[in-house]
Amino acid sequence: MVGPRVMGIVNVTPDSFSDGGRLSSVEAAVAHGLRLVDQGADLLDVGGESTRPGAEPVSEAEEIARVVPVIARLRAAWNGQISIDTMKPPVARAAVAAGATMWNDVTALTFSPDAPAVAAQLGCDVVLMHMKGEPRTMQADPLYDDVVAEVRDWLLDRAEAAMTAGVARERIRLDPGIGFGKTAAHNLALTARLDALTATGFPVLYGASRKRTIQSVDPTATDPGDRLGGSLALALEAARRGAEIVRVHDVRETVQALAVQAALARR
Ligand code: PMM
Repeated sequence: MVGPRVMGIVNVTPDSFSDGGRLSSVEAAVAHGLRLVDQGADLLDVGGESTRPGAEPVSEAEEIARVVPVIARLRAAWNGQISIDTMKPPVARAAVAAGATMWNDVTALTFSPDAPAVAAQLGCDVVLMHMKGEPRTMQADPLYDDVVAEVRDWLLDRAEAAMTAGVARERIRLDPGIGFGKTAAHNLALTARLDALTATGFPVLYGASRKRTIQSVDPTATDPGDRLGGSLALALEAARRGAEIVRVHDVRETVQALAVQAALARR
């Protein structure tokens, strides 16, 4: 089995739920990214706006000021793929100009009407993530009849919209959006049936690292830093069900777990 590529998370946000203010400076974010590369990250995902439930939006200028210097310095030091985690087309533009080659959009190019056209023009890889509602309110009362089918169908519609705007099919990745407008039961169902998403033929990105769903299974794991075991279990399941990329905080541990899983699969 060929395992997924590991995407390391580099948050340049003073308020992101698991990295606190530690990465608030450019230097700290760059050093963190390079440490993740040393630990085996295949890609880095740089984000300047927290999307955790209840987070307040950040201005476009502030977001650009946070991410561009980090991307430029990572680009100068490393040849791998750098992704920009943003919903704003001008931030994606600035990030690609600084060296990013993937636009990771938690709104799947719905945040502004020009987003699909900008993605086509940039010519970079694009991650289309499913979210129900918006970050400030999305966890209020998420309801689905069949979460797996609804998420898949919505993502396929977004992929069509992107391709209609000129994004090449092979540039597109789909992401079920674990924790974005979903209960723990929805998140577990999407993980256990991730093959419904990989069966679309689009590569799948999966991110559940340190998320609250783990606390629904282990109520003692109130601190995101205490969710490593659950994060690994979810990443391994996503790998088993065909994810192309797993987005994680704990790169070294994830790389090791995936390597052991792959070694077992070869026996
Ligand atoms: N999760 C977060 C932020 N960005 N992007 C994608 N594509 N998929 C995710 O699941 C995702 C994301 C929130 O987690 P963080 O605050 O730990 O980065």
